[in-house]
Amino acid sequence: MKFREISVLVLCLLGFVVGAIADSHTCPADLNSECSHSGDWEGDFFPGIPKIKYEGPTSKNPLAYKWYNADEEILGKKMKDWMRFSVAYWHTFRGTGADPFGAATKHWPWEDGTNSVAMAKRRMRANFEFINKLGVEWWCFHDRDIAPDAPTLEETNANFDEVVAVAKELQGTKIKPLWVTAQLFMHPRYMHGGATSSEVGVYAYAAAQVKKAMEVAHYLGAANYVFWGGREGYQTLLNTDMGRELDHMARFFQAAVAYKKKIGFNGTLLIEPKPQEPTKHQYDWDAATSANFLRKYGLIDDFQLNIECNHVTLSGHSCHHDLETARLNGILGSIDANTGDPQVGWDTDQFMMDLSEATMVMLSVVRNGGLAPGGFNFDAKLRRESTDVEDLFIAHIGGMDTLARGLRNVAKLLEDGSLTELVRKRYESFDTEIGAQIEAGKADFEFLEKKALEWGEPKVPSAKQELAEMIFQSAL
Ligand code: XUL
Ligand code: CO
Repeated sequence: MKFREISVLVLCLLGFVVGAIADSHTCPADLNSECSHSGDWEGDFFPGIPKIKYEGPTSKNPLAYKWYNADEEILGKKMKDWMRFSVAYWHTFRGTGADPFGAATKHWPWEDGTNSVAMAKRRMRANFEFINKLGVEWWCFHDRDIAPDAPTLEETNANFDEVVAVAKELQGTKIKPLWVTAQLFMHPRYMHGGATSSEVGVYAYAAAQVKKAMEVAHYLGAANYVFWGGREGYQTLLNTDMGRELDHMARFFQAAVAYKKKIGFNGTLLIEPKPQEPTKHQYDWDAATSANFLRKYGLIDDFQLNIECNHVTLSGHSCHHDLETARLNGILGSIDANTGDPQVGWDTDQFMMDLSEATMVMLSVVRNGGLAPGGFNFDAKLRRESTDVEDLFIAHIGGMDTLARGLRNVAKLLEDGSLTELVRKRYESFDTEIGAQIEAGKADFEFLEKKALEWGEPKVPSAKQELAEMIFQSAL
């Protein structure tokens, strides 16, 4: 390249950089900059991102909904009431893209690199601008996501209160937490668990943390409160008194129920099952295990489940399986909407973009009559390699549209009726006098033996799986 061409190129590049700086209303990520010392923020965190609107299926705009039309009625309910979408603070505002092999890849312009209270307040403003632009009404957080830990519990609670006050103001009248939870897994004190720790001081500390988080949930008008036992489990049974740990966990939950009543918090208590990671074996393995635990300890009427799809697949089931298991036990409370990768064996927390999976999920939700007071929390994060601020919007829009399309597919399947009919026909032999007797528990073995002898070898019809799959596919 000649000197003249190089100068033109350098000038162009300079122009571009200066233009970009002049254009953005963002705060430089350096500790000495003016805005890094203030919780306040003037201007946009997401300049150039409009309020996201519904443009319909033909739109090619990545910053528009193609299937999610909040106020449109489907199957007798507004889409927003079926979905109750929620933004997960920890992924969207604390996720950095770091993994065990590499440093952070996301450097959001509003972050100053500190974990200060001022930074926490500014980040909270970014959260509410994001929620408002997306047009959703719910958010979820752990206590320690939104405010920094301090050397003492008193100081930590004071930090928490300061940030919660900002959140309360920014929530206004329309936005509320779908759920709140206490982070009982990050701090080294919780290495053996919180409610199942072998150390009584840790049990007490965990209780104090949950007590405070429940008070905050109540203050912010949360619809639910979640318990996810990331470290409530074991690494080996050789050093573990599993019976004693499970009893302790039950006592902890009983105390939570009592405290909820004492402070008048009306939100639902939810347990979020997960089989492992970080612990080798977590006690809330899956929906069936959790239901059994709740029943054994007399807690089944006080808790519901928050089913997370990627957790379910880690336990070897499909998401739909655990949703149905929870629903059939009357404890399907809420959903952490995400998905894993079929070739990867851990919790990748991806946005659910698979139409077939979303349709199966929505089938359960429709059968459940919706999820309220639960909803769909996007416990999902951008891939490490997705590093633009707009990717945060695109990911949520994609996840919302996929589930919204799933709902539309369920409506098509129900209107068409042939899948319902296929299932009805499959069991029609029980729609008989004898079938009804069996289902009512009035058929003993002697009576059934008499029938078997009388009827002879039964004719066993086809299950029609491929036909069921064909009908399902036609709705996608
Ligand atoms: C971890 C997970 C948590 C819970 C809340 O796998 O899902 O983020 O949703 O603690
Ligand atoms: Co989750």
